[in-house]
Amino acid sequence: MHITRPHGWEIPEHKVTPEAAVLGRRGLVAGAAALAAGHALAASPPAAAPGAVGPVNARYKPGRALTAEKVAETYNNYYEIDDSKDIWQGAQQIRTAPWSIQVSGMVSKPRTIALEDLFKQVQFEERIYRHRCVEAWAMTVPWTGFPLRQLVKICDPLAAAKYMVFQTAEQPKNMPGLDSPIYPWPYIEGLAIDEVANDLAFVSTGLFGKPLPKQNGGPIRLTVPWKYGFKSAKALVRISFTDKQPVNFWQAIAPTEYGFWANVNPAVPHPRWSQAQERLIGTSEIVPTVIYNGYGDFVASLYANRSKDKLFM
Ligand SMILES: Nc1nc2c(c(=O)[nH]1)N[C@H]1C(S)=C(S)[C@@H](COP(=O)(O)O)O[C@H]1N2
Ligand SMILES: [Mo]
Repeated sequence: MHITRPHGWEIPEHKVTPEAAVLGRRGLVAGAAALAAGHALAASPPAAAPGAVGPVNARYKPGRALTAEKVAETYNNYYEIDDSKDIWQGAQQIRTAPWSIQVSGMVSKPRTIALEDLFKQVQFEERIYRHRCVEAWAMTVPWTGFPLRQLVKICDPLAAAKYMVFQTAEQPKNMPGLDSPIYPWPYIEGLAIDEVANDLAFVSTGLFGKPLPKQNGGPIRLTVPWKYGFKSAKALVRISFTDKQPVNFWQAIAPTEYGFWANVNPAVPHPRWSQAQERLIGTSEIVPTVIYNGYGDFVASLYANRSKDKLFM
């Protein structure tokens, strides 16, 4: 099956997912399955995150109208459920309480933190961020949560740690997408240690002033607004620190299409579609994409000494 999408915004909303379309074109099955080896299964019994609402952070002006709440919560990417955009009902069976996060790797002391204990140690705030999927759709929503660096501080990484790795929940009974052997489960993402220290990097536990809906990654997810949306891993169960650059989920599937850095850049097309514009979900608007998704003032300096890397895929 060869799917050509010269313009990402032409993709029918509930049909093709370009991130997945590559799979049908390659003999990646064996490779992807092999990559799945070696990751621990996270047990996650139940209960819901508070989603405490803090003050709105006025530093980050979205410069765009908010996406309709219903649209943001019914048009999602969540491959653990399935590869459509219509996963919100299916996601309701995910158990989100009790919930804890395992911290391991290059840290002073590996441990497991219960969500309610974590929530006592962080300062909640609200941030209205733009979100730009690599598929060329975008939304603007108010997240509740706390700066990622507060979580990093609690984890206490060793000085030699260079990357932070995020792993998503695997609940085989509740996540039918995990049955699909073509994907290298679990969903893994990573950020460099200076990226996680940047104030924009955020951990979300709420959306539109209520606990984070399961379909949006409840009870706790990463939100990295200057990068393509696949970097913002949902349903975090494991965090580790390492000195080796991790291979993320989409990079493992299609390394020529998705890289480690994945910073938004309208001038660097995806191999199968343009990134010059984006479709605002819930509207008929198509608007120009902005480098670093408009957050260049806050993050461009992170990449000054990385110009040899593939920063925009
Ligand atoms: N665990 C997990 N996290 C994930 C994904 C996923 O499939 N599984 N999809 C990513 C992609 S491609 C995008 S665009 C965003 C979508 O977030 P939203 O559904 O809240 O808009 O989640 C990201 N995080
Ligand atoms: Mo995405």
